[in-house]
Amino acid sequence: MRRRWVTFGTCLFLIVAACERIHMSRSPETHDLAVASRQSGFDGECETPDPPDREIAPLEAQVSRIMPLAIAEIQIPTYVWVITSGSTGNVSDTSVNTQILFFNQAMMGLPASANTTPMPFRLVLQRVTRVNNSSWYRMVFGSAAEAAMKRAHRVSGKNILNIYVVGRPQGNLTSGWSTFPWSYASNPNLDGVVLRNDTLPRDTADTLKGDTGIHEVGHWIGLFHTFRNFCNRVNDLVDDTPAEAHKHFDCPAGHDSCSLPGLDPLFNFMCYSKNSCRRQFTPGQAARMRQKWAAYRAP
Ligand SMILES: [Ca+2]
Ligand SMILES: [Ca+2]
Ligand SMILES: [Zn+2]
Ligand SMILES: [Zn+2]
Repeated sequence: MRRRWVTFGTCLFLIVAACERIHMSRSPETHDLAVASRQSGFDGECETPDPPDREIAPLEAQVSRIMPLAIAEIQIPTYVWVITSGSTGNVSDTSVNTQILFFNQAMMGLPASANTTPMPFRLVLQRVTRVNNSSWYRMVFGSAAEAAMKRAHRVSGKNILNIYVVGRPQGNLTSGWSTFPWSYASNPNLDGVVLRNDTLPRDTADTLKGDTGIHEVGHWIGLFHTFRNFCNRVNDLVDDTPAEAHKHFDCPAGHDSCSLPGLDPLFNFMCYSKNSCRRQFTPGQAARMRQKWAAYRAP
């Protein structure tokens, strides 16, 4: 009997492995970060970690009792800190304003063709501050430089967003990162979003930029990557974002990497695909953001 199960298990494994090979060969897509990084409109990987289930399960259980907010507009006071190295990295006010505008437009459900879910969140820019500091300029995730910068430059408050715009170390393929709302209570000084300055749109005509900023604020309000835990029914704890088998840096039409229902959510803001692909939040993500805001960030 046991032997039969072993054989069955081996067959299942071979079938899955074969399917994965078919999936890889049939889809003209990029799974290689180094290859993707050479394509235009690709910002790189986000470094916001995907916490394991054992870490988030107690938090999720606690918050599920809180009613999501039904407020029409939630204004988020936003402070932007542009870190420069001399005159290098001195992004313009126009660029910052456009990043804020692109986020707010996505929240309004625009463009209509994107079929994205309207949400009440609006970033309200309070101030842009330029900080000349060459040792912070090319910081990496989790560094002493990041901690020092955030300690020195922030406006504190659980509902206040601090965005740090920094340079990119040579060859570095990370686009940015964010903290999660439930981390604020224990670590308020690290709260905020970090963006590489080359991910910001130059101006409103630069429509193939700015999705990394939208993605990171999505984390800041409480969303996970759509590929968290990969082919797993629970994956990102949002029901209407189908599971995907791996990180995607591209958006081939009709791509379906998991046997679970639904095509891969390659057009979702919370995946890694190119700016030209990312354009959607789902109703489930909108509900999750409202709930996490009510639980952790509402003043
Ligand atoms: Ca999901
Ligand atoms: Ca599927
Ligand atoms: Zn991310
Ligand atoms: Zn794939």
